[in-house]
Amino acid sequence: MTRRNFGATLAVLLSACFAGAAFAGTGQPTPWQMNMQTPVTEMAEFLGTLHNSVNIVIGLISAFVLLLLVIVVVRFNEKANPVPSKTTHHTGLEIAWTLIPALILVAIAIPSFRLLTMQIQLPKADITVKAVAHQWYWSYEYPEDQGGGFGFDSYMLPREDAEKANQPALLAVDNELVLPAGKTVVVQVVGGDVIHNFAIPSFGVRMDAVPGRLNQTWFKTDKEGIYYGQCSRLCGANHAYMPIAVRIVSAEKYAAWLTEAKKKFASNDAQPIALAANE
Ligand SMILES: [Cu+2]
Repeated sequence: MTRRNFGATLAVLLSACFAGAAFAGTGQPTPWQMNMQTPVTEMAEFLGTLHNSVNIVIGLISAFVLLLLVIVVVRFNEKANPVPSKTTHHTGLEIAWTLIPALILVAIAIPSFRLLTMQIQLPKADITVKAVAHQWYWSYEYPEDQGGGFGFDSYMLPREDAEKANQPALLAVDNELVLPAGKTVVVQVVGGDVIHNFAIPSFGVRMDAVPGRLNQTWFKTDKEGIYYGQCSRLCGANHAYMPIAVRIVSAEKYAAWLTEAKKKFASNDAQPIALAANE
């Protein structure tokens, strides 16, 4: 590779990186994406901001430590400094290098605990759905008192079908989890066999699906669209092939979908969840 070619390649690579960062996928990853997926919920936004801020702190600390190391190597090597000082204590310095890192940790802990509280304390739900993880697909249940009373299974689409439908392979599913925009959705997550994980990057949601234990997570977004996620806990051979697809629609479309889905999935028997305690 000539120098000029190398320069051109580097420029292309760099611009691809920045383009990726600028156009981070919404609801799905994009080639050369460098950043988090575009946040569409308050939680994902907070999560991304905290992640980026902590990254800056990490960068500054690493640069500072590197600078100290370079100073030590250059100024205090045997040649430059043949007679070393016998100093062993410096009270001021010791207080500083204890106190400053502690203060940095406290500064990180405050927003971190705020985020944790936001994730754990569920707001009042407008809609509750249940996501049951199986080897290797998801089942969703809509409660009766919210116009539901049905459940269905959601399997990954084969690559050819996904491509035909112009949807991303390995992420597209046959039956999407349809929910309305602007409503607080609480998702009850449980494992039907082994531990799985319900994760949707654009929502900032990630919750373990544990057999015999009902976990809950929530999200609220005003942006209609389709948001993909994946099982994010190693759960067996086909772990990579149990994606999650959430379609956020307007309230009217949601009502229409509910009516249709009730008919479509009416014959589905509710599947009992296998609890570890019963086996
Ligand atoms: Cu899984």
